[in-house]
Amino acid sequence: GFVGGKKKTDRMFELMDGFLKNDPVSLQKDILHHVEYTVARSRFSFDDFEAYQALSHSVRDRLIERWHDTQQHFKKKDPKRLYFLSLEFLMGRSLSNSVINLGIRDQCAEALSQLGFEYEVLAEQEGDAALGNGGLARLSACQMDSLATLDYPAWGYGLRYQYGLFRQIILDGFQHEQPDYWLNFGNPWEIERVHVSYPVKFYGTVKEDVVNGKKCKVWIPGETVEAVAYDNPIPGYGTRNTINLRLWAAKPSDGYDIESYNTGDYINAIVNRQKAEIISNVLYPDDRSYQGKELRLKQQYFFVSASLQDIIRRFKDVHGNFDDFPDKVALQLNDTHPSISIAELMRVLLDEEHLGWKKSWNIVKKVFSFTTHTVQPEALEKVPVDLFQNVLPRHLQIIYDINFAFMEELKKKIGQDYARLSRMSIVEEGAVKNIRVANLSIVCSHTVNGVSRAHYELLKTRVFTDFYELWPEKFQYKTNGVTQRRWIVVSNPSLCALISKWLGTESWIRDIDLLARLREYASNSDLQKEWMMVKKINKMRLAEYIETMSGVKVSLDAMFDVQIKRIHEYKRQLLNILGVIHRYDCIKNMEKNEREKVVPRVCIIGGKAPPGYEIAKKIIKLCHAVAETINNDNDVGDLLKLVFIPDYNVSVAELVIPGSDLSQHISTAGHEASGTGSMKFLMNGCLLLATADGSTNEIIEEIGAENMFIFGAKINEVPALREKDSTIKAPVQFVRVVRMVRDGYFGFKDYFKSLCDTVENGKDFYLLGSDFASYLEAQAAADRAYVDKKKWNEMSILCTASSARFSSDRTIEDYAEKTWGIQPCKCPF
Ligand code: OAK
Repeated sequence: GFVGGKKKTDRMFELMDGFLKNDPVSLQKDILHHVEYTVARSRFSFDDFEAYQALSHSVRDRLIERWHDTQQHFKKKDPKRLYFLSLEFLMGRSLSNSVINLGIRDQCAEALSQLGFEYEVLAEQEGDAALGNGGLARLSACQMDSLATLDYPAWGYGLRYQYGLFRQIILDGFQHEQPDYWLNFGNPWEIERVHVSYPVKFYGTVKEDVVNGKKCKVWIPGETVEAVAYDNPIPGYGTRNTINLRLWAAKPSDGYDIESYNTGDYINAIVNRQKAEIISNVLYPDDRSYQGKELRLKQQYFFVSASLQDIIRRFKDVHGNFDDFPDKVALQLNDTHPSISIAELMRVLLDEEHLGWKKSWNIVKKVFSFTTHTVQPEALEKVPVDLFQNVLPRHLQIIYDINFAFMEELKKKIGQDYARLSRMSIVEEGAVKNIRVANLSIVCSHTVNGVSRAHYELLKTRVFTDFYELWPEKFQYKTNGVTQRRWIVVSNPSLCALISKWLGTESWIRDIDLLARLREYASNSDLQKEWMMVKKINKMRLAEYIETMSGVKVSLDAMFDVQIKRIHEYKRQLLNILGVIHRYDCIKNMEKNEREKVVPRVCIIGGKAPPGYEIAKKIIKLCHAVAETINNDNDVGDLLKLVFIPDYNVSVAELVIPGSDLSQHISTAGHEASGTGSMKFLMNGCLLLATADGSTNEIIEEIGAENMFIFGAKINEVPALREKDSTIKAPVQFVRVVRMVRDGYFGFKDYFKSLCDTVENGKDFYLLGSDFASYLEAQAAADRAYVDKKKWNEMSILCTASSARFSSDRTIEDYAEKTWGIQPCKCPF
C-alpha cells in the first residue's frame, strides 16, 4: 500500500530509524522515555524501583526486536522445532540475565551511573520468577538458556501461575509459608497476547457419531476455559536468537453460562465465571509427592491442550496434511507432568482430523520424548480412573485403547506372563483403579531419558526394568548441566573476568570446553593469588548477607560450608546437622592447645520444606535450635557457626554459591537422580563433599577423586545395608549426637522425638548411622586440605577448569542430536 505518496514499508523503515542502539546515551534516552511514559513518573523524581522498571522496559524493547526477527526467521526456514513442555520453570531474575546475554551490561551500568543510579542496586529490585519447585524446574530454565544460545528452533510451554513457590519465613525457628503473589508490581518480562487464546474443555460425555460414513467418537464437554498466552523472550548469548517461553493463563470463556445471565442472577453468574481463573492460580509446592488432585489434573490438561492447539495451528499454517508432522515437531515431556498431551494429540488426530487409529498412532509414537527426574517410585504419578473419567472422559477411552493395543502386542512377545503384564499395564488394577502416567509416557515415547548415568542404570535395573527389557533401544541418558551464563557470568562477575583474563578470551561463555585450558595454570601462584581474592570478595558479600538475615557475624577466615536445596529426608540435611553437633561436641571437650588446631567453620544450610512434610519441617527447626546453642556459646566463638538462610531461591543461590568454599551433596546413594547444585558450585571453584550418587560419579571422572571429598555407601551397597539391623552399624559418635537431640540438649524434646525415631531403633531408612563415620572422615579430610592454602586453591581452580561437561550447552547438544533430531537455525544479525 501507499501512504502519502510513499510506499508504506519504506515510510515505516524511515520512521523506525533502524534497531535500537546500545550505546550509553541511547540507553539513557530510552530509560528516561520509559520513566516518563511507561512508569509515568517525572524524570526529575524517580526512585530505585522505578529506575529498575524503566531500565527493564528499555531492555525489553531490545528483546522484542530480536524475538521478532528470530520468529520470522524460523517461520521462513520452517525447520523441525522442539517444543519443551514443562509444568515448572524456575527463571529467577530476568534483568541481570538479559543484559548479560544481550551484551549490554557495561553500557547499562554507565548509562545509569550518569543518571545517579547504580546498576547492581537496580538489579536487586527484581523479585524472582519462581514458577517451579527445585531441580527439575531450574534445569528447565538452564536448558532454555542453552537452547537460545545454541540457536535451536525451540519453544518452551508452561503455566503462568499467579502464585509462585511459597515464600518461606521463619518464626521461632519454624517454617511458615507465605503466598508469592509475584505479579503485584507488574512484570515487564512478559508480553500479554490477548489475541493468542484457545478454548480448553473439561468434563462432559462421549457420544458415538458418524462422519463421512465412518463411526467415530465425539466428546461433548461440560466446561470451557480460555487459555491466554503470555510470551517471555529468552535471549541467547552472543547471538541474535531470542526464543519464546509461552506461559498460559486461565481466563473465563465468553461462552460461559449464558443461561444464568438470563435467569437474572447476574452477580452470581459473574462470580461463577470468574472461577475459571483458579486453574492457573497456584503452583503445587509438593516437590514430588503426588496426590490425585482434580485441580492438578486440570492444570496439566489446561496447559497441554492450549500448547497443542498452538503447535498444530503453527504447523497447519504451512502444511496441508499431517504426513510431515513428525519431521517438523518434537515434543519433549519434562517428567510425566505434561504426559496427558499424548492422549490429547491422539484425540485431536482421531476425533478432529479424522486420521484413523493407525495413522494417528504412527504420528504420536514418533514425536514424543520423555525425561524422568526421579528414582522414587512414590513420586511417579498415578491418576485415579474415577477422577480421569470425570474430568477427561474421552482421554480415558483413548488411554484404554492404547493400553489394549499395547497389551496385545506384549502378549505376542512375552506370552501369558500375567504378573509382568499387570506390572507393565498403563492401568493399575486394584481397590482404586489408577492410570500409571509413567507407563503411558514410556509406551508412547520414542525415547526415555534419565538425567545421569547412574540414574539410567537405576531406570534399567530398578525403576523400569520390564520396559527396558522390552525396548532397550528406547532408553538413553543425558547427564544434566547448568548454564555458565547465569552461574558464572551473571552471579560471579569477578570470577568471570578472571577466567577471561587468564584464557585471553571470553569465548568460553559460549564454548565451555575452553575452560579446560585453565588446568595448566592451576598451580600458578599469580592465578592462585587472584583466585583467592575473588573468593574473598564473594565471601564478604555473603557474610554481609548472613549478618543482615540472621544477625550472626561470621569470620572470613572460616571455611564456608554450604548445603542449599529443597529439604528432604533423602538429601540428608539431618546428617549435616548431626555432623555439626558432633563438631560442636568435640570442640567443647577439647583442651585449649587442641583448639588452636581447629579449622574454623561457618556451616550454612538453606532450603524449603514441602508444606505438608512434617519431618522436613522438623529438620528446619532442629537446625535453628542447634544454631541457637552454638552461636551463643562464647566458649566456641568463631570456631563454629551454624546459619540457616531463609527463603532459599534462585537469586539467593546466585549470592551464596560464589562465596562458598565447600558444598555438600550427601543424599543416600541411589536417591538423587542427578543433582545440579553440585555443578554450579563446581563452576564457582567450590569443593564438593559428596556421596557417590546421581551425577557425582561423572563429576569424579572429570575432577578426580583426589580433588573431592567422597564418602558413604555406594548405590549397590545400599540394599544390603538396609537388610542389616541399623542399631548395630551406627558408631558411638552417632548414637551420642542423636541422644543429645533426644534428651533435649537443644530444647524441644517432645517435638524432636519423632525426628530421632527416623534414624534410631532399627529404622534409619536413609542410612545416616551407617554413613556417619565415613562422613566425619570426609569432613576431617576437608579440614586438613583447607589448612594447605596452596593445595586448596589448586583444587578449587581444577574444579572450575574441569566443569565443562556439566554445562547445559553439552546436555542440549546431546538431546538435539540423539533425541530430538533438530538443527541450529541461526537468525542473521
Ligand atoms: C520434581 C517433581 C517431580 C519429580 C522430580 C522432581 C525433581 O525436581 N527432580 C530433580 O530433578 C533434577 C533435574 O533433573 C535432578 O537433578 C534431581 O536429582 C531430581 O531430584
